[in-house]
Amino acid sequence: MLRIAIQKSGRLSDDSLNLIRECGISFISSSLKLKTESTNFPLEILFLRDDDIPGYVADGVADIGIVGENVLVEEGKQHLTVEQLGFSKCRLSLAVPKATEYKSVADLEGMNIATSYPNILQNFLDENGVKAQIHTISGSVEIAPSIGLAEAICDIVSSGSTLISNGLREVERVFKSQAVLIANEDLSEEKREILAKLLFRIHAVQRAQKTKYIVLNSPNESIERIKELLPGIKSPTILPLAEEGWSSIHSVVQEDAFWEIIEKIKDAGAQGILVVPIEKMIV
Ligand code: PRT
Ligand code: ZN
Repeated sequence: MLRIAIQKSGRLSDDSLNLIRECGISFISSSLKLKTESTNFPLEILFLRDDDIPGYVADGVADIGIVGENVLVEEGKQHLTVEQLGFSKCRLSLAVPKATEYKSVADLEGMNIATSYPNILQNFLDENGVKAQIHTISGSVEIAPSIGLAEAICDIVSSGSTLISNGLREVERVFKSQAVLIANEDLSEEKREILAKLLFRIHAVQRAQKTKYIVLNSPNESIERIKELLPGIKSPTILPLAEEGWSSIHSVVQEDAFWEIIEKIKDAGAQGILVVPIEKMIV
């Protein structure tokens, strides 16, 4: 049995649970429960505050966990990272009131800066040779300048709208973060094997999320050109259509290259293009 710690309720919770479900792991969840066990995979799920997850995994209370890199690095436990998961992307940024003049990091010298991430911030200041006073507060960091507690803040930013609505301007990106899978360093052989199975499934889910299945019709004289544009996993599948001189081409495309490829294959003569999501992809 492997124990995973995930956030009980917050920005990481839904994506963490979805990832486990997409790996085909079933469990009964209830918002009141602190732990649950899968019915078809040797996994127990613990629901915790995100800040407690790195410590619990380091101590072996949980074997693995899902947490934001911002929390992990702040607690000095980045060596536990196994895999970046690609969700809950955000950044830790320095911001000052809109009216504050700011040209470079040197302008932070001597300032009072409010943050919930004193270690990451201190590192950044040291790297840039800046001396400033860090005020550690646990929440509502963005209001610190307006109540006179600080001249700058260092906080998590995603869309940037919280900064704007508090009259603040992002001036430095200190740290980029996303959700990561972490693991205890002394897992037993049995637990390692379960983790390897889980990772195999996670990779299949991640690969599928990044790719689309594409089916299209092509005049035979365009097949070579279209084949070059659609590399596929090995190479595209080409099947003759009932209509003379036409073929059906099946392949996979990378999500990020998708629109560019579609334009090019249309120009090359493709018709009836179907693009379908892929649920799992094992290579
Ligand atoms: O209760 P618990 O301690 O478990 O949760 P929490 O309140 O400490 O964390 P939570 O759920 O807010 O965030 C969990 C993790 O999600 C963080 O550690 C980050 O890794 C990640 N994440 C992604 C974010 C954001 N996006 C985010 N936008 N964490 C916080 N925010 C906050 C930010 O603090 C600020 O108040 O959202 C506001 C900014 O958002 P924008 O979109 O207005 O820029
Ligand atoms: Zn937290």
